[in-house]
Amino acid sequence: MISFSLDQLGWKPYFQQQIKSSEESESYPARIAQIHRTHCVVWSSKGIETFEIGVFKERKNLAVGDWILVPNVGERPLRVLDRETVLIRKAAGKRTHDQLIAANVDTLFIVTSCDQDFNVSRIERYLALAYEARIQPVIILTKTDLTKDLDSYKEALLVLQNGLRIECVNAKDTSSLTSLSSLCTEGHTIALVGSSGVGKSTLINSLTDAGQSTADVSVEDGKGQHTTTSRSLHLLNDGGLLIDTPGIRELQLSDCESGIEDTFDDVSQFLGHCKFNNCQHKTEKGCAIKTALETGELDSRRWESFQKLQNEQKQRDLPRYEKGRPRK
Ligand SMILES: Nc1nc2c(ncn2[C@@H]2O[C@H](COP(=O)(O)OP(=O)(O)OP(=O)(O)O)[C@@H](O)[C@H]2O)c(=O)[nH]1
Ligand SMILES: [Mg+2]
Repeated sequence: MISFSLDQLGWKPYFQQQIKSSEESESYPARIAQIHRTHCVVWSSKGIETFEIGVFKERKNLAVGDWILVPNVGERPLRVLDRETVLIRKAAGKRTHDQLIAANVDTLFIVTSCDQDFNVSRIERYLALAYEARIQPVIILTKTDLTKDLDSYKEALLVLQNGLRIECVNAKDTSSLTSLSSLCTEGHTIALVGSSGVGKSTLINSLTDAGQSTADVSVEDGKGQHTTTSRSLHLLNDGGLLIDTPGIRELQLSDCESGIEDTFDDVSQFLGHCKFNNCQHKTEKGCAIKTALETGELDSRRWESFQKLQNEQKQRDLPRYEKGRPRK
């Protein structure tokens, strides 16, 4: 029977301190590894177990990566422990609720490929998602074997942020993944996010023996086929945990004001320095943003990208009946 040590699964003092002394001997912690429509799969020192979703009080608020407390004798899980971190996005389509991507994540692999998927504005959204959740982002640039111009992809990423870690890989070739091993240490949880077809599952298969399904991208538009349909946790042979996630069509940010400010620190440094407190950064005299754009200290694409995300946040904060109508 397979069983997991707490260290392997990423148990930390933050979770331990939530356990009451009376619970210590009567229950054990387990980590949610998969969530399906009717049931979830959990890993613990007792091995692999399955629970009906309906037995959880928090059934509408469960995420892969969550820690739960399971009683030794009874079947019903006691509760979900408070999360250290959580990745949340706005659900796609007309639904307005937030959707949990994963919980208790230490590092976010933002996966993009050297082909039509590559789009720096999209990567900025993912960075904002990571910073809002206080999770360390790493950009993983895949399919480096398919381009002759890797440098221009790297250059486009390097301007995004000082010190941003960027890893260039061929996800199909394990020998190109050795640089990732310093991140994949025991108990460290990494979630992989990105568009469909960028190679998230391929990367996981190369680092583990997970056997996740993968599929070729379309020859016509280079888009993926949304092969992965649910989130799942995978244990690396050398330690570390990876969470595979389904490809996201268009990442809509949830409540993300501070994440956006952290992502755009080149923009933030000029905000608040205009002559007028209520400067709209359009035609006002003494506008610090306008001056920075004119002198080239601020990149116009970055400013536009920042404004777009900020406006989405403002739109999000409006009561529903006001959305889409001109503001007074
Ligand atoms: N040449 C090359 N092909 C790759 C690389 N990474 C992934 N692929 C291929 O790209 C296709 C899509 O890979 P997947 O791993 O299924 O992509 P995914 O991100 O998991 O996609 P979804 O599950 O749909 O979100 C597969 O045919 C992979 O073999 C790479 O680095 N180089
Ligand atoms: Mg996949």
